[in-house]
Amino acid sequence: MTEFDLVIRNGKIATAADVMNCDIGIHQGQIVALAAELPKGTQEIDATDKLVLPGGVDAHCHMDQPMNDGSVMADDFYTGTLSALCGGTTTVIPFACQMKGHSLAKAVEDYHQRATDKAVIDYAFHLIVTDPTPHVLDEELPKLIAKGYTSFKVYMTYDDLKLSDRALLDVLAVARQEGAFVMVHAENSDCIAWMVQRLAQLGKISPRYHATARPQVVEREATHRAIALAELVDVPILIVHVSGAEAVEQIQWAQNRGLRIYAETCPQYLFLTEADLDQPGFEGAKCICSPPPRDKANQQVIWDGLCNGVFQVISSDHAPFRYAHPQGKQICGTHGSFQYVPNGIPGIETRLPLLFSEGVNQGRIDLNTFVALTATNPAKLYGLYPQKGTIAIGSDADLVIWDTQRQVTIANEMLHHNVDYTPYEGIALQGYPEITISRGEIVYQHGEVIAQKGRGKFLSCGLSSFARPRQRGKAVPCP
Ligand code: DUC
Ligand code: ZN
Ligand code: ZN
Repeated sequence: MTEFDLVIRNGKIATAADVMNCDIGIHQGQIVALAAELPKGTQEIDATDKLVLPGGVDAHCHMDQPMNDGSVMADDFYTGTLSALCGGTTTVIPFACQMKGHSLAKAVEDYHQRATDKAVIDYAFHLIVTDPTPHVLDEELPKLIAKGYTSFKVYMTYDDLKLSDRALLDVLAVARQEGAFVMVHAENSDCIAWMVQRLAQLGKISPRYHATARPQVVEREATHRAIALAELVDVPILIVHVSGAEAVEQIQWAQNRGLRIYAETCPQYLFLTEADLDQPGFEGAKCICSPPPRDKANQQVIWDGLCNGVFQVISSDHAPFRYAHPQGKQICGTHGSFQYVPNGIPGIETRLPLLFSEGVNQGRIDLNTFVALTATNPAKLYGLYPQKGTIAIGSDADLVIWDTQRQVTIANEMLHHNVDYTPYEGIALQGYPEITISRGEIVYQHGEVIAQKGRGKFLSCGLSSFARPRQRGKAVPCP
């Protein structure tokens, strides 16, 4: 009897550190052997001329997240994770969002119900803390962290989500005490509100003014403030969805001072510009996200940051709202103000193909960097490594076989999300996932989805080594 359930043979394998030619032996969902010529497995895949990479870890995506404004996300945990795996992602970390005035623990229970029996790949949850009452800070957060919800996002904008600086400090202090990791949405709320009001007075409400209302200074100021608050508490943070040069400068400045400041960017800041919000009619709403896409020069700064170590992770920030839908982008019709358009764009399936084609195939980033940014680093950042994010003995057999020559032009009709558009329509790519394997099971092959609904498992996250403060043990305030 063979010891391997599956052998992937003759592939070129890349991790965040190495590139090698070898076979991969899989048993009971895990990688159990890496060697030049493995004996026959029950099932075999010939990966000659193909690239074998760790399945992607999308550490920032939204699915089935209840909204306060009447909008509804188009993807639930079935369509969202299905779309992910077709694009080469095998682990997702969406958000369990606390509603102000409600329990965080209850929000987590609710998200489990949304995901169980639906997810087709493995998932963990970040928390979103919107109401850090003493009960949440002292009771709920420590208990949730101990149970494997070890990262949380905080917002500096949006009335229903944002925290004051004081509340941010309280949350950061709990993170420091418990070893959890904080992600920050850094935009100055009052600046945006002020800009939106003035634009409205001038009748400037069409989608393109979403970007006008959020110039880079808005993101730069909040990024700097978040860094300062984290420095005061002495706790690492990660700035999510960084859009351009001005926030990058702040992050680099902090990193150069030795602060543990990490950063994430997303494909929209590499492939879209502000001009995409300025389309005929209401079409620009398709690209409304926050922070907004900037310009070509800023795209280059983001590409540079992927190479020079400013960014540790690239996530999709998949936020699936339909375009032609009264609970989507057109919640206030096609003549309403940009300020009511739900923020966010879909991209869970296109994240890896876009970055592979324009990054690796165009020579902007090397293969190891691609793997690090899209799989290994997010797994490490959020306490899932080495179970996820790499190809190593003992790791889950979450693997993607890439055809590096395949030419694909992105069209919404080929995607598996439940959204009626993609902002990347018409972009020509070279290189695409051919086979996706999740815990040793082929879940997608040559365009055919084989994954059984509900097969995805919840992942309890460990504490991240990235969350360690500089001065361990010394709590704040420290005389
Ligand atoms: N922030 C996100 O992280 N996602 C969608 C919208 C937003 O503002
Ligand atoms: Zn955000
Ligand atoms: Zn997001």
